[in-house]
Amino acid sequence: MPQPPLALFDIDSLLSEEESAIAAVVRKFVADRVRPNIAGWYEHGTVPTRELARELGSLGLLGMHLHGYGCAGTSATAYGLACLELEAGDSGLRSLVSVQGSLAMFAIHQHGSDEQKRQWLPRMAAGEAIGCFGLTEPDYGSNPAGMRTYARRDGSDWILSGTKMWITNGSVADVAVVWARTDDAIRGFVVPAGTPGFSAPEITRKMSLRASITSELVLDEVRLPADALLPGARGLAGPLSCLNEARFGIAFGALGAARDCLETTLAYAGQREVFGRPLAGFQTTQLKLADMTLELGKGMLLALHLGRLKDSGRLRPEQVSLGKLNAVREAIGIARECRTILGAAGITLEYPIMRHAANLESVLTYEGTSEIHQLTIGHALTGAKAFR
Ligand code: TGC
Ligand code: FAD
Repeated sequence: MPQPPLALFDIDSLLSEEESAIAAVVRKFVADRVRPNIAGWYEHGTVPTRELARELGSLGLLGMHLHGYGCAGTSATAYGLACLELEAGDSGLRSLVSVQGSLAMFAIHQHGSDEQKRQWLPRMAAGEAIGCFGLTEPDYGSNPAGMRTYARRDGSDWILSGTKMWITNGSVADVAVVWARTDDAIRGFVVPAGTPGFSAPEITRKMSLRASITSELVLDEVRLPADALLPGARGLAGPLSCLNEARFGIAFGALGAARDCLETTLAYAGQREVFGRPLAGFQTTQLKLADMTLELGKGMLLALHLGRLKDSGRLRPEQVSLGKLNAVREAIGIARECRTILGAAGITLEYPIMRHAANLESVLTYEGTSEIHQLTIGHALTGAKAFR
């Protein structure tokens, strides 16, 4: 009897009842709401972000591992499993949840004032307000320490000037968490979208993450009251603390895209006949399937181990790098190998594989490129920093 790839590893036996139940709810949401529509959203580069945010909010998936302020307060492992199921649908969907919960909401939850938390978090958890996270700039992606966006004081107000680039959901966001240099240190600011001088032109002509909005943020002398400052974040450690959260989600999420590619390929190879018999019966196909299954299962075991470490408060940033690097690198390899098994059919939107492969190019780059994670691991191994 054929078995699904992760069943070979008996992964389900490693999950609690609650974790399995959460994963099942998200899998059903993806099956009912995303799978029937995703090819069209991707092809046309349009996605009903606001509607999806409300639906994800009503399922309790936004900021789900945060506590209080309307957040579900699940385990980090459950959050990872939700990311996996969402990314099995599309990386863009997981991006929406990552940016909302792990970046924008986490920044406010971890570093914000009580007033900022009360004002934004319940609406963001419900998906009524969408958040974005502006760290990257046109000339400073991997090296955010060089950022030029500047916040100066004018009386008790702040005036922000600069440009952020490649910002997920920038043009649809109700609130942007923007990181800026001040005379003192890098600080974070909560910027409501309607503030004069703030605009977010959408970036078009993307060949990856087409079911996700990506924008610039332009800050042209944006005047903010003193209480827009996130009081708890000072220095680059502020935004990097948020990245740990989103990178952790990707350590699970990318494996969802890989699982979807592999399951699609198994089904295809079972029915596609070449040289008079099913493709699945050829040794070459089985070698590919076995190797991909092994990488998927190993990635899953690593992700779950990181989840357990995070839930016990022991997860270190360099361990998050291990997970993010491995999951995305293996997922993109699996997507490309699966594509070969589908032959020409693999390049179309009739199957999810090419879409996942193209999405994973972005996932390989955002939240720290593979090279940045390799260097982070290299630093942990040698004690020598090789970034500059
Ligand atoms: P460095 O001198 O090492 O550190 C500066 C301060 O930060 C602390 N730190 C961390 N804190 C928490 N978590 C981490 N992972 C941290 N890494 C470092 C560090 O202890 C220090 O603190 P303090 O108190 O001493 O000041 O910084 P560096 O300038 O050498 O840079 C290090 C490097 C290259 C690893 C870092 O800049 C980096 O991670 N670069 C990659 C940038 C990145 O990942 N950008 C992502 C933008 S957001 C995004 O892509 C969203 S896509 C989401 C989606 O759509 O799903
Ligand atoms: P660069 O930093 O210019 O890197 C180019 C190449 O040089 C890479 O291969 C990199 O690994 C390599 N490199 C850089 N430094 C070193 C080094 N020291 N040693 C060796 N190699 C090095 N950012 C946000 O702030 N918020 C968002 O919501 C967001 N969403 C995104 C959505 C999408 C679809 C994409 C594609 C990006 C998004 N980003 C976002 C930006 C993302 O974080 C950056 O693209 C990423 O950090 C890399 O920066 P860069 O593109 O400027 O590449």
